[in-house]
Amino acid sequence: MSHETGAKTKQLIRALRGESVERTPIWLMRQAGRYLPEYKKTRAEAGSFLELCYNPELAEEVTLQPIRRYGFDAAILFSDILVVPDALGQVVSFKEGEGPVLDPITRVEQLDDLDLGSVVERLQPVYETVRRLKGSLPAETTLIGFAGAPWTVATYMVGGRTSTDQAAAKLWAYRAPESFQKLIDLLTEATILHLIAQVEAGAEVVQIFDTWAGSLPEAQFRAWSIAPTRKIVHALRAKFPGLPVIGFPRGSGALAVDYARATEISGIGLDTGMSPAWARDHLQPLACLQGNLDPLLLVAGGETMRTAAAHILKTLGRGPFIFNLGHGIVPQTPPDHVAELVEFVRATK
Ligand code: 1CP
Repeated sequence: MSHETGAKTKQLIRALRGESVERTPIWLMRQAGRYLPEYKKTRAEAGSFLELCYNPELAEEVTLQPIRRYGFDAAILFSDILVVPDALGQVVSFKEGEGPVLDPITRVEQLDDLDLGSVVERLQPVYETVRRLKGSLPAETTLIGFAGAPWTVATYMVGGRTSTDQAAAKLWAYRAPESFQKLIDLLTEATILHLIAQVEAGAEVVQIFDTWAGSLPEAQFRAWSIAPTRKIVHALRAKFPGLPVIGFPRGSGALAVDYARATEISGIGLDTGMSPAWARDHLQPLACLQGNLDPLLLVAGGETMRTAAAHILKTLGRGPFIFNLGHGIVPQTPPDHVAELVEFVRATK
């Protein structure tokens, strides 16, 4: 099976299966990106951010850049969660220094204009990037594919941009849950197709980013985050039994326990605010944990960063555990601090 390549199972996959590891695997969310000078160069060559996502040669190159520098245990496909609305036919662009801008969907009738049938065809360049990476990654590096969770992608589709409160999507969901369900169902189907195509192309693990899960009250968290994620995990496992899936329900707090139980994900990403000791006691028996150094500690670096990393390793390191940040690397991160962190995690027993 494509997600079980390699004679000796990779450390990161072993951790996700709850097996013993020789050392703590490490990768960092947003490990490719603007903090690296070589990324900025390739991005300028590509033109726009979406052109970079849809150029297999350049997307392969930026995926490999952090692997060459730091030798992470995993490479994450270079793409974005918003390629799904783009492939569905919504107008998506990325404005320099502003982030994503979409023509917002505000009425249920607009869903009829979206075309689920063309998603996989339109995202062929992304799967081509995955195939290329299978040939170019070091043998010990795990290739992670990903998608946004339906709720998080819906917040961008409905709001048209990043928002601090996700008000547009939440108000639709509160006022007309039946029609909001149609959007979530469409995104669930599109996400399943997109992740299946990534695994078929060679992704060995997939991560589902639910960046805005934490803005939902309990009942809505169950309806819009847990339920669709569970459907996605089940559909993937029906096709690829045993596929390791990591969920990142950012900001879910104590509800992460029900999320892990109900979705049956193999790994759960801890956000920066999660207490490692609490996670050890309540979540580690259910799933492999991944996280959760504050990305700003990586900006600060030095002894403060090492003390925090040591605390995380001491609390969670007996496993199953994958070292990561609590959210993505920020652009002002000094590349030397990343090297320092990797060295520290590798040297800590
Ligand atoms: O100017 C640039 O070069 C664009 C910056 C950038 C990058 C490097 C964006 C725009 N997306 C990405 C790549 C990306 N995005 C990856 C692959 C690279 C890697 O991890 O090494 C991944 C996994 C994502 C996922 C993503 N995109 C998420 C979920 C994770 C998270 O950070 O919460 C979200 C919410 C997005 C949307 C998005 N894409 C880009 C921006 C600026 C945003 C908005 C982020 C926000 O709303 O806060």
